[in-house]
Order: sequence, then structure tokens, then C-alpha cells
Amino acid sequence: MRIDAITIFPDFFQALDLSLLGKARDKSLLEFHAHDLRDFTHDKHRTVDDSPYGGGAGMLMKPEPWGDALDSLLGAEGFHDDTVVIFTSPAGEVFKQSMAHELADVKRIIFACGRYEGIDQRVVEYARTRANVRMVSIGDYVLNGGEVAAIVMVEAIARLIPGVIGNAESLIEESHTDGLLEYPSYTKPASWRGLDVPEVLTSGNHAAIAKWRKDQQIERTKAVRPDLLGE
Ligand code: JEW
Repeated sequence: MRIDAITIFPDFFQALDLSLLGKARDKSLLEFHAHDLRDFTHDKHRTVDDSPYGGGAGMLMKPEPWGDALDSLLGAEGFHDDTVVIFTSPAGEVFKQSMAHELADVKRIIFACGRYEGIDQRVVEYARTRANVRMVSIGDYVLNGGEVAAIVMVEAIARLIPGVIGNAESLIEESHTDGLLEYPSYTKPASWRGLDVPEVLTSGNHAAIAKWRKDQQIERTKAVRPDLLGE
């Protein structure tokens, strides 16, 4: 898989040189490149923003640098059915583990990371003529731009590429997709600062342990995330 990001803050993506993603790149399972949108401007001030037609607060990202940046990654013409351009956007569909799995099967992903009040809508329309497009939000909270959202998605997607994480960890991933929150976990020592590990976990009774863990999952999910139980 190859992932590109177009951004006015390419340095954000240095976070991806660390740990998991670094390993995926070392093993050539993933190629990642961040591109500075300002490299696709032509004026002395490398301008990427302008005021919105119709008025309103703040600035928008102007379309021309985006068009040139997309063309530099996709070539001058033609539709790329093997490519998904993701516009990180608070107005997008919400990123979920199911979407991470869908995107882990894609040959090429291009993240278009907006700033200010967002990007001129014609850039989205143009991108739809060149590749598959999705508008994606990482959740219902306010961010200053799309870079952090893209980093979140890259991490979630990259770890699903076969070979990036080990078999044992993949099995753990599967056990986590039952739609319930995790049960609480404990390690040594059995007693710490007056706090003891629940007795059932040191009992050696595997059936009792399995039941306790499932009960904990259900209680936690009811308390914290009733939406996951359809309530
Ligand atoms: C995201 C790209 C570009 C947020 C989440 N938030 C917000 C917001 C912004 C501008 C106008 C209106 C609302 C800030 N912003 C972005 C926010 C992605 C941009 C500008 C974003 N996922 N993705 N939760």
C-alpha cells in the first residue's frame, strides 16, 4: 500500500516515523509520503487561503494548489479506480474500525488535509473525477485541521496490513471485535498499595474467569457505552 498526505504541515506526519509505522515501512509493506501544499503555489507568498464567496467568518483553502498537488500524485488525467482520496472533514462520515478494514485493502490512499474553514468544494468535485473520494471525520469534536485526523486513520489502517503486526496480536484484534468494551486486566503483584487483584483471576478456575470477564464487559458497556448495546 502507498499512502500520501497533502498538507500545509507536513512535519505533523513525522509522528508516523515512530514505532509501528516505521516497522511497516522498513518491511516495505507501506510507503508513506507527506507533501507540502505550498510547494504547489506560484506566488511569492505561497498563498493557500482566500476569503469565502457569500461572506462569513474565516478563510478557505483556494482550489488551484490542491488541483496541482492532486495532479502531481495522480498524473495529468485519467481515473484511478485503485485510489481513494480521503478529505478529512468534520462534515464527513465517521471513521470506524469497519472503515479501517475497507481501507486496508486499498492500493493507494491520498489524504487531503484541510485547515482554516476547509477547502473550496470544487476540489472535492474535481477529485471525484480522478479517483474514489470519501469525506471522513474522526469523531464529533472540533479540531484545527485534518492532519491529526489523518494520522489517526493511518495508524488504524496500517496496523491491519498483513505482516505489519504479528499473528498473536491479530488474534487479540479479532477477540476485540465482539462489540463490547474490554474487561479490566491485572498483572503482578497480586496486592499493590492495598489494592488486590480480584480473587477469581488467581483461582485457576478458567470457566469462572471467562464468566467474570464477560460479565465485566457487559456491565462496563452498559455503564459507559450503552449505544454499543443498541440502547
Ligand atoms: C477536521 C479537516 C479542516 C475534525 C474531526 N472541526 C472542525 C471544523 C473546522 C473548520 C470548519 C468547521 C469545523 C476545522 N477543520 C477541520 C477539521 C478535518 C479540517 C478544518 C476534522 N475530524 N476531522 N473531528
